Amino acid sequence: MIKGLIFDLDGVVVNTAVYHFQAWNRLANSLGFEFTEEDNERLKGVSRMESLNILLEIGGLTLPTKEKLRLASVKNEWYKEFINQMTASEILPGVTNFIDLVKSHGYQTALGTASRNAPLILERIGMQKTFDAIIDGNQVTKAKPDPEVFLKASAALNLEPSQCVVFEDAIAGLEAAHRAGMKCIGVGDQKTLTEADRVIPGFVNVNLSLLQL
Ligand code: B16
Ligand code: MG
Repeated sequence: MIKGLIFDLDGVVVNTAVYHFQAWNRLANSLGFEFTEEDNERLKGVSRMESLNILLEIGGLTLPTKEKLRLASVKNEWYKEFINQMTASEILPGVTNFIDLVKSHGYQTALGTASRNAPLILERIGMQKTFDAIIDGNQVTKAKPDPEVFLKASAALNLEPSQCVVFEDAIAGLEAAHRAGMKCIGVGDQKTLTEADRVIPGFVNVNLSLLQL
């Protein structure tokens, strides 16, 4: 029986992918190559350093670790300029209502995200007290598709993995949820999220019957 809901952040609660794209695009341009929105799809749900590795592969560049750490930090400063401007208006449609609904029916909620900027984003959108547990990129050592982030989230809720369902927009996140032994509801496009147990386009008009998986 499902007792806990674990939400990914980027692509599920907010759409920070657009800001990641602008910052990665600026970095690619500064290194002398193009980075497209299609390329950006490969970075969804993937950690910051792994994202940089993919970007450098696209640009055909091999750089020493010290320089990669510097570039990741430069990108993050540009990204933070965007997220510092975020407000609650950027919470994706239906999310707040759905979380209120599940909480009023006794479900526990957690955030399970790869982002190390999650505390700042939650503060900006006024959701720092919404979840019973928050596991973000600062608390995990292994990035999705490793199940670590979701296993830590279920443990923080004192639940078994089988009692939790994950909401994810990224293929790496779906795989992480299944490897954790959890059901996974894809948020986005059915054609992309083929491994999900169910797919919703978003949270508008979603009710509790969704949790009967
Ligand atoms: P940061 P999620 C992920 O968030 C993003 O989808 C991914 O594009 C990003 O590289 C990753 O967070 C790390 O973010 O640079 O802020 O630590 O989808 O797991 O909520
Ligand atoms: Mg995501």
